[in-house]
Amino acid sequence: MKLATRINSFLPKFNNDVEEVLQEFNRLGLTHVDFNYPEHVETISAKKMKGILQANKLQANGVALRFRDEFINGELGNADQRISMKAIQLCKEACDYCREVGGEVVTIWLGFDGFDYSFQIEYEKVWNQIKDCLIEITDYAPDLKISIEYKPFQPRAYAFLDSFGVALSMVHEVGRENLGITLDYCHMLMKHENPAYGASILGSREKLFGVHLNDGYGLNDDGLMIGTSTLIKTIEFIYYTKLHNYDHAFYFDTFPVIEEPVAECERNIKMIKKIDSIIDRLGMDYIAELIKQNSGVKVSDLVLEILI
Ligand SMILES: [Mn+2]
Repeated sequence: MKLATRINSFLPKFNNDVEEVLQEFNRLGLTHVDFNYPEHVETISAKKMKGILQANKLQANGVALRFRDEFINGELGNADQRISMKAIQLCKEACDYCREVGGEVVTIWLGFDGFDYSFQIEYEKVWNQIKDCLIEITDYAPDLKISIEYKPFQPRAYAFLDSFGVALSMVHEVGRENLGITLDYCHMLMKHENPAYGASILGSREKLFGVHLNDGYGLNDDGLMIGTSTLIKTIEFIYYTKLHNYDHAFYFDTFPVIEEPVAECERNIKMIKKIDSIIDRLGMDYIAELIKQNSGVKVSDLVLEILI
């Protein structure tokens, strides 16, 4: 299993030094790293970062775009063409950095493309603009996977790419093989989506390019430790990633604010390994057969077996 976690959770404890954080990742047994672009790499060239990764027996999973400041009224879909072009440029630079550090996936979360008011944006124009931007970015880096991470809201009242269905429609319209989707477990709960449903459809179509694990209660991006709130849903989600041989990193997108970050991450690692071993103990075929029975009461039996 390729495992990664959120650098920002560790930075305050490690002198805000990415290199120190990566040393700790290695000690913890994590295998992969996702860098926020540009914030985590501004002062470290790709060549130097590659050396730091190698020294710590880590591999880059990829980079994740972080848009700030001038993008607060929209990134790719901004009504101001100059800002939209700057957003594209930032994505292209992220692709270059990703390639140079040996990563495979560039994750794009359009946190500011969205709206807060009725009559605020031209939906069709924004849709077409984001589509054209994604075509330009995917064609710029055909050797990399470009992955849309959607979220229903926050910071905008409504995100533009807000759900599994909308994101998949966009992927289909863009029509590029190297465009896919990152499923963030908490974001799915916020939209009242069942995470496993997304993993099944995207996994079966080779469009599952990223998995962010965490847990929550659905009303907010809680970022709790994995398996602590909706364990059965998490087990179902992981089952489908295994079924479809998902082979990028599982990224713990959790927010230890009160908890000590190293101790918190250790629990995430223990939990995903435990879930993986429970699925192996039950057997993929056994679970597949149970699902075929299409029976609620058999699900209750399965939960009891999980608890053994
Ligand atoms: Mn995420």
